[in-house]
Amino acid sequence: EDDSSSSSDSGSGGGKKLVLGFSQVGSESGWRSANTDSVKEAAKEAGYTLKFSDAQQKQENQISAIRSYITQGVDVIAFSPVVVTGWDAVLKEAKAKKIPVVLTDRSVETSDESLFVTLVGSDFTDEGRRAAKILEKVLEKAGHKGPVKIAQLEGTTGAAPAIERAKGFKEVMDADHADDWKIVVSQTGDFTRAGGKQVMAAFLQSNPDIDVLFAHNDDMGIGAIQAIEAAGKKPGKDILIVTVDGVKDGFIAMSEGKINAIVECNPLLGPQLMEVVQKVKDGETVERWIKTEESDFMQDQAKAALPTRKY
Ligand code: GZL
Repeated sequence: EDDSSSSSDSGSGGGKKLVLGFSQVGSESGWRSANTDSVKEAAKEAGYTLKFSDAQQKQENQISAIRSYITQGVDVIAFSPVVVTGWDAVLKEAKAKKIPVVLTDRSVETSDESLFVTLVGSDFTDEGRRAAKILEKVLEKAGHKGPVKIAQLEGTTGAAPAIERAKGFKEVMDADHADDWKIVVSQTGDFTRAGGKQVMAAFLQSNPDIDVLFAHNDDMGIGAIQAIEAAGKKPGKDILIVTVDGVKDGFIAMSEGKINAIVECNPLLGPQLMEVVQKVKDGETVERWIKTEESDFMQDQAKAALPTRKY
């Protein structure tokens, strides 16, 4: 089939090695690049033959990559689904060929739980809750008084992190800030810097009095910073900014005072993934959801944390 996305095989020769087919979302953000590096490194460490493809954020490319792994008869298929719906057909084909499927990073909505074995990834709803909780600290530190007008830069439409981060944030807002916080504008920036910059510029046209930006990832936050500065405002001061991920450039922006807090979302899933892939191949039972460890950072922790950041 014509798989327009890039793909590569890696892994040394030698005996029958576990063959893992991995379909990656794309290379839309710093988080994604760190996630890809982690998967490739860990597969090499484990001595697996890794078949890897980058779908450039297109579901049809992921589906064709998964189909090619089924045809090749890989031992296990792993992928990070770009959006939550539309996977049942191809996952049923994998099941028919008895190839187990492991989800990493993002989850899927499916009526048939047997279509994947486990998810190795973060709790995005909790990340949304954590973003709202840390925004309370940011507002207090900034001495903000009165109503809070919030702009939200959403992740890719239909993607689990976008749906769930918005949900978690709204849960805390409705429970604890129904009378003083308001999301005045919300739109997807597709997790990219370009998207964040473009949409934030439009936000500032329609809502010049925004107090806070909640961006579903650092990259959209970094793009938004460029738009805020182009509008003659100070990011981190005139507009307080909370983002999710914790990539190096996010920490640098935070150390420059342009981002006020970051909710970490750990992309280094490679080792956990390879561990679970071996267990799945050996027919061992594994937990349904293997969650990643992560924490949150306020601006005054940025400089100290920077040197030890692994991604
Ligand atoms: C979250 C991951 C998201 C990141 C973005 O686990 O799916 O996709 O937050 C990335 O940076 O593009």
